[in-house]
Amino acid sequence: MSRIASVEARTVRVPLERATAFARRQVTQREYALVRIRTTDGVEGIGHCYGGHAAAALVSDAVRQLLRPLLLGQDSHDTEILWQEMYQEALLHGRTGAVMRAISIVDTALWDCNARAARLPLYKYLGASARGTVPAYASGGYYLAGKTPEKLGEELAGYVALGFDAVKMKVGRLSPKEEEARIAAARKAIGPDVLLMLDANNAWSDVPTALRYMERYQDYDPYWIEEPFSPDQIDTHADLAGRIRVPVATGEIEAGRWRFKELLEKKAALILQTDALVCGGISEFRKIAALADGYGATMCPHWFHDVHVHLVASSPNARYVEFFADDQVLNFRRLIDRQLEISGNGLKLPQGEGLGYRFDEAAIARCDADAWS
Ligand code: SMN
Ligand code: MG
Repeated sequence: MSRIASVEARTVRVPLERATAFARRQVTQREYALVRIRTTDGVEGIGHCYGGHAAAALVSDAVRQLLRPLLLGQDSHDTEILWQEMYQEALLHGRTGAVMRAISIVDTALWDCNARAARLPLYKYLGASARGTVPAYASGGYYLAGKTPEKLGEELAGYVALGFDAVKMKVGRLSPKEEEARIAAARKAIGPDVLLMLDANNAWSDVPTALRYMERYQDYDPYWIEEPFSPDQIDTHADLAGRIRVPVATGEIEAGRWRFKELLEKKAALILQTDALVCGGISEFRKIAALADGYGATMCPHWFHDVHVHLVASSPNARYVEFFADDQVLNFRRLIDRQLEISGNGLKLPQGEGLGYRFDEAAIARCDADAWS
């Protein structure tokens, strides 16, 4: 039996080279919470999540203070028991947000440990639903100072040149007219056949406002409109979804199978962007994916392609991995020792054990980071 011998967490702050923006926020740095779990067999598993532009230490501290005491000495294979115990222990502080992120990264590290102990890539350990490669879309199209619609178009065309046949851009920050100019330039640059996803990052708060934008966007054949409203406005999502022909996608900051069930039941989204490092980990992601499958909904998990490549490759109703091709908007790639390979319109499935990469301790040490503890 492999017992959990140690659980350590760490917080890292990585500044962006240039400030970047989406609908309602500008960011200049990214913070990450990292976890590593060692078992008595000498296997080490890792987990990590985005901790926002500030205060990721809330996640690391939840790992240390709330979760570690109930993990030490337990069998790393008891993922369902441990999930339930962590969830129960954190009822008062958690259920979504920082504490659910802490549960998510611990659960992910346990799956990583167990897949490494079985000497299998994680997607095989979970039960593969894909061979060789999985489709991915290239994510970008942020608002940067001086980025004209033409420059935005060039950026997106660059992703198509890499091989991608689906790309995502940000929307919802400017006036409907200015937004239309951006989308028109994007569509012109990528051509009619490439899928164009639009991410509004909670830009709007009511249906009339959303419709003002959507009426203009619809002419450019978007594949989905993402996070039009705050995640708590589930009825508002459902109302919009019933009025437009563009599918609604959401769920990147949603947690727990219960909230996803409500989204599905209310027909608030056709595409779920569940993030395993937010929703409750790999254990919870799999439950949500199975639930979505029963409703005929598609999984397109949010970001952290290094983790989600395994989940798209082991969830039959998953369609795309979200891929960030460089470190300009999200810079987590600087903290690990291996990168995914692009292949055709997707990503090659990694063949290493577990997640297939480790933290690059030297790179982390060069960042503003606290110590493993
Ligand atoms: C996003 C938000 C926060 C971190 C990374 C990415 C974005 C997306 O909403 O869907 O790509
Ligand atoms: Mg998004």
